[in-house]
Amino acid sequence: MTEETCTVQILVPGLKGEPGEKGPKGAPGRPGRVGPPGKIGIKGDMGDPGPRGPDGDPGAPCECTPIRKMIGEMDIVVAQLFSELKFIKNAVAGIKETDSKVYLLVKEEKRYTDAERHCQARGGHLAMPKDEAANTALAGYIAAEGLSRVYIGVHDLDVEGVFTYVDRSPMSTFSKWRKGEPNNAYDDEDCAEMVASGEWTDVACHPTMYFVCEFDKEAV
Ligand SMILES: [Ca+2]
Ligand SMILES: [Ca+2]
Repeated sequence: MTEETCTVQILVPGLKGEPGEKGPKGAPGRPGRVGPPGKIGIKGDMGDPGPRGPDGDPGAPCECTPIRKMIGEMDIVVAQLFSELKFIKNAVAGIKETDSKVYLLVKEEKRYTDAERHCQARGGHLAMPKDEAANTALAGYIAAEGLSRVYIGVHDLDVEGVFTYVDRSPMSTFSKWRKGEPNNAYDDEDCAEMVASGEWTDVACHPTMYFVCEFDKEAV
């Protein structure tokens, strides 16, 4: 038999030892439970404008051209009526009659050609006194209205120095030029006015002034 060393540990309860040194930091624990929701925050700033949307569908075709045309025509009619009304108001205010003529003093300032056009549009002409009686009647009319001058239907627009009536009838037997007239002053006087005394002077055609229309009684 070999000699064997036999160790026998005998556990005998002894005194409690000193506490060991603090161990190393442990691993992080598991995440905690989700907390309750917080209060609503303050409203943020407005975002940038979004991109432009696609174009819309084309609209229905406009039906307004005939309406516009109608309105334009109505405007013209109204303007004509307005002009007629003014004429009638003038006429009611007073006309002057002789045996064969009706004279109407038009208190609208117009140039010679516009004045004649105005008379023609109503079936007459600028007044063409062709004898003393007609001239006197006209002069009385002008004076009674407190006017100093009006266009009458006398001019030398066609041939300088050869005055005719506005209807182109020749001035053969009667005229009532003031002394020294017609003088074609400034080489620019081709129309005629009557002053309150009944005398005529040649004047330029472009100034605007009142005028007298005449109408044949048979035509009125
Ligand atoms: Ca002249
Ligand atoms: Ca003159």
